[in-house]
Amino acid sequence: SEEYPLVVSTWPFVEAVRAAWKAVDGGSSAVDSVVEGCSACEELRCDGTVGPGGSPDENGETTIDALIMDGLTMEVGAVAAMRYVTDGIKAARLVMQHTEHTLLVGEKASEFAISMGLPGPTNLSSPESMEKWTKWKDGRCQPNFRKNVSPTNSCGPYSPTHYLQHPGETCSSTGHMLTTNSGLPRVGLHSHDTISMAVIDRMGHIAVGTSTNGATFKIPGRVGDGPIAGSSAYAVEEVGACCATGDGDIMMRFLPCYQVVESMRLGMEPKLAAKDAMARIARKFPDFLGAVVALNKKGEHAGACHGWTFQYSVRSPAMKDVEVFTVLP
Ligand code: SD4
Repeated sequence: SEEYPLVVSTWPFVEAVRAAWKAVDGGSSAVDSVVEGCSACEELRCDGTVGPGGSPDENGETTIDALIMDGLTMEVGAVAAMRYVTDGIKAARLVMQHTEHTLLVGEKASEFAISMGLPGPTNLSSPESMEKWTKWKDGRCQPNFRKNVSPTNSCGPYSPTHYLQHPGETCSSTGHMLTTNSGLPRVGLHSHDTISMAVIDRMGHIAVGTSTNGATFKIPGRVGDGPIAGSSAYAVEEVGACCATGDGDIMMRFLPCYQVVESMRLGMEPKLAAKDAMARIARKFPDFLGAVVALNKKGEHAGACHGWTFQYSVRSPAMKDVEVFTVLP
């Protein structure tokens, strides 16, 4: 087909798209091309938030969330909060291709990845991530991802706030008193944090993949949307694919990429499917930051975003090089 092969990625991760394009244009499978593209981002440390050396957690440690999904077989492999291993997307592919599981987490994910041949253990911190973390600590650690805890203005340890239940009052009347600790804008999410990539290969097979350090200053153990199929990415051979980025803690409650693909299956155009997925989240969380790119089998693509301006990158046979598309909220 004239529309294939095709590579689509969140953000202006031009080098990553070039790497995936080189692979898929040279005849690699969609799955292998996704790995090439996301690996390039990990090696380049795209935006300082993919691969080693990026977004530290509350303890200053960098970890990796990654996912790969084959839209032909509906096989998925993912790692979450993986420590000491730089190759997120390759670890995800090992889970998909060499286990019956879908998602491995934390240090056990690292042990598996290393046992299957990936380099490690490696220190994922960098001078930049350490400096970022030190500055945040010096700034009394605010704001972060905690709510309903005391103390409200230090680096912890934290304990849950006990809210008073007055005699005669029901639980529901006090439930509303739960609030976030900080009214300040969150700094955990930067404008480009996740590579989420879709590739259609020469055969028309679709695969998607993601890789990210997750949210900066997250609580250790936090898993974002990155390794969750249907949230950060989704692919279905007969329909198309979707890539997402943004506030993963909120987005993963809605599985926006599953929504996008299923809407397209029911006949929605990519643009409308993408907008609808964002609108469903915004109705409950008007302040969330997020974006999706929808891609159908015909190679038609469209983005939608909420709360920020979004960019995504595309390489198709009709283009001389990667093109970056801008989407306004
Ligand atoms: C996360 N979704 O872990 C990631 C962050 C991100 O653009 O995508 N930022 O929540």
